Amino acid sequence: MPHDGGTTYQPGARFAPYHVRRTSALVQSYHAAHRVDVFAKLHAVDGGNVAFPPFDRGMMREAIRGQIGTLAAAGCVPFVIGGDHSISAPILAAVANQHGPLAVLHIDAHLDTSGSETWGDDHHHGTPIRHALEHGWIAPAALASIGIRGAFGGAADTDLVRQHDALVASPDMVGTRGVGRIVTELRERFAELPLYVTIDVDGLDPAYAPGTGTPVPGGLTTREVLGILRGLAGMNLVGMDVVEISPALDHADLTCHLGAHLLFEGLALLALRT
Ligand SMILES: [Mn+2]
Repeated sequence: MPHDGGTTYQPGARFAPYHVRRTSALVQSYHAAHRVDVFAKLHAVDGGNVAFPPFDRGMMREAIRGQIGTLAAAGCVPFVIGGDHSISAPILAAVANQHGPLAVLHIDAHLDTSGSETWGDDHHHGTPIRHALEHGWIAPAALASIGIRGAFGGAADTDLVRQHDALVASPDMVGTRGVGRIVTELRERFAELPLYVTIDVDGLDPAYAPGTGTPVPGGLTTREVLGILRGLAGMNLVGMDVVEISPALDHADLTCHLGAHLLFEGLALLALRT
């Protein structure tokens, strides 16, 4: 999804699909931790870029909603490379329309529940979780936002997620409780719901994911994120995105490689259920 028109600070995420494709050549098929041959189990295909006029965000949302909706209706599980995080709202709309209200694992430095208060527009990259909660695309108490940290606009920023009884975990909480306890909480909370995973790479520490537009110090480690994802084995994954990779800000393709491997972790979860 080569779109970064929802970026509020440093753009560039529109080029991520090209560079994640290139670096994904390093991803092989056998997942050593899950002991599953991912691409032997799955019928996986690169569906290409969703096409839309890059200057028209309304047409972008329509294109995503329509094309992801078509794929989901055909029984496909969409794995989407962003783009900035604004692309996740129309994806969540399409996937929830197909499967019903979702459990959502949201890895991010930010809550992404902003509205139009700052920019006079509520479709920027700080808003997808607000849209998902307000439209009922997320089931009651089935949101987990992990990696949340940094400076907030104000104390009221957490009101919406609190109203929806979400699990909000900072990197400090993940470190203190440990990945194992976080995974237990997620599995209890998500139960049998269809699961959607959205990963904003700024949820990880900039040391692990330097190529992103809004880096925030003090983030999750790559191993923590991989541990959380692996802990979801057996769950009914119905879609995933990895967003906010900005190749021009990256170093040695580190963040692009991370993106490709995060998608591989999701594909492995799918292969385990196939
Ligand atoms: Mn985000």
